[in-house]
Amino acid sequence: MNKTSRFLIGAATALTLAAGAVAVAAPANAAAPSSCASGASCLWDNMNYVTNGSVNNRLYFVQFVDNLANYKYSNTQISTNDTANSAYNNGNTDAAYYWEDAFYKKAWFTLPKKTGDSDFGNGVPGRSDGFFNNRLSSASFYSIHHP
Ligand SMILES: [Ca+2]
Ligand SMILES: [Ca+2]
Repeated sequence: MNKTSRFLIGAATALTLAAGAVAVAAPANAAAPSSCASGASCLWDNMNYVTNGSVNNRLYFVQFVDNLANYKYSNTQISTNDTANSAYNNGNTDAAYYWEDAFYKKAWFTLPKKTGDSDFGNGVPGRSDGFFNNRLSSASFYSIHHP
C-alpha cells in the first residue's frame, strides 16, 4: 500500500462517521410514514401513524379538508371525524393546521412541514393535555386556511 491509497481509506472512514452522527442527531419523527406522500398531510385513527394496524389506512389531503365527517380512512369504513389520534405534515412549504370543528372552527394546533405527532393523547405542539385525541373535524395547509 502506498501513501496515496492509505490517505483515501482514511478519508472514506471519516465521511462514514460524519454521516452516522447526523442520523443520530435527527428527531425520532423526522421520517414521514411511508403512506404519506411528499406534499400531503395525513391522519390516522390510532397512534403511531396506523389505522387498524396499517400505515396505509390513512386520510390524506394536499390543500384542505373542510369537514372530516365526509371521509373515511382508506381501506376502511371508519369515519375520519372525531377519530384521529396521529398526524403527519409531509408538505413541502407550509405548516398544516388541524381544528376541533368543521370549517376551521374552535381549538386548533399546527405542525411545521416535515413533522408529525404520533400520539395526540400525550399532547400536541402548544398543548400538553390529550384534548385533541379523537376530536379533529377539519384541517388545512397554511396557504389555504389558517387561524
Ligand atoms: Ca381514534
Ligand atoms: Ca403527541
